Amino acid sequence: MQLHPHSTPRTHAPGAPRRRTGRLAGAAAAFAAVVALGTLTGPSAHAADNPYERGPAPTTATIEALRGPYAVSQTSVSSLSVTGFGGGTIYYPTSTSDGTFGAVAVSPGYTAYESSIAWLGPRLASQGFVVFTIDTLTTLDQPDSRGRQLLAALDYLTERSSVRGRIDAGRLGVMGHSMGGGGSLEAAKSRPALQAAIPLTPWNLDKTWPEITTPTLIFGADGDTIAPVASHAEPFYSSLPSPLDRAYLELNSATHFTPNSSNTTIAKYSISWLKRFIDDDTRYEQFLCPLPRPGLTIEEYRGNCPHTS
Ligand code: 9J3
Ligand code: ZN
Repeated sequence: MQLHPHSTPRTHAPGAPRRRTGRLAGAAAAFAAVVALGTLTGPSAHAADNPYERGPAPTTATIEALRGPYAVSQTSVSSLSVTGFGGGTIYYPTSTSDGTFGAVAVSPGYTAYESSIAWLGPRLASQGFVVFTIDTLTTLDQPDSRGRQLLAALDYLTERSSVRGRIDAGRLGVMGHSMGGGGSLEAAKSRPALQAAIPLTPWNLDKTWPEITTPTLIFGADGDTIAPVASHAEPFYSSLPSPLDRAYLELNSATHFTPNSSNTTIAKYSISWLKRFIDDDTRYEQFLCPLPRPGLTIEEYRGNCPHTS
């Protein structure tokens, strides 16, 4: 069991004499141990049960908000300084006092640039993630290439970037729009160690993904005529192994390009998925289970309740 950093037991009252001897010292030590034990089992000790938990307990309002609890800094990565992808922007919690964070790389779609998915950077980073929105080597790169580029971006992020010390390299995820979403499936297929994948209105010629073992949340759009859900997002979801932690959220009154602007439904369920599977944070399970019901913004939701970790 680990102690929460804010609940370190005090074994010595402030201002009390420090030197004790003999039997009195034994009694004081025993008393201190009881106080410490009380602290360990008290209400503040639960946070320590999960060493990856970051930030305050969530509510619907906090995951729908434009920004989460962390102030965010950003740094630009030149395409000239990296190999295997086209550079990008890293968004990260400014403070280092909460330890390391999980990280996510995000790819844009065909013909598109980093700017098309930039809104996700501060939106997700402010909840406690390092987020790398990338450019691809060329805007015409296909999904398999985008998948490799997402992995190259994560490797750069954890091994060479200026924020590498802020990241827990064992807690990584991928996201992407359209061919970038197809790329996020490719990345998860080739690197099972990834903890979460979130394709946004994904496009891919490969319709079947039984090889994936990474928890995957797929967003579709009911009005998508470029990557119609019937031939993309839906078969992608259905082909994922059924025991896997998987979900399909079809956005209502949405198009292929809905993920290119700030969108609260995409944000709140992406935050919940990343928190639950990258941070193992079960406080977010309430937003995923019972399954969200269709409504104004959700046309359809399929999936399972997160399996116990
Ligand atoms: O990344 C995308 O928007 C893929 C949709 C597309 O244009 O596919 C046609 C080849
Ligand atoms: Zn396949």
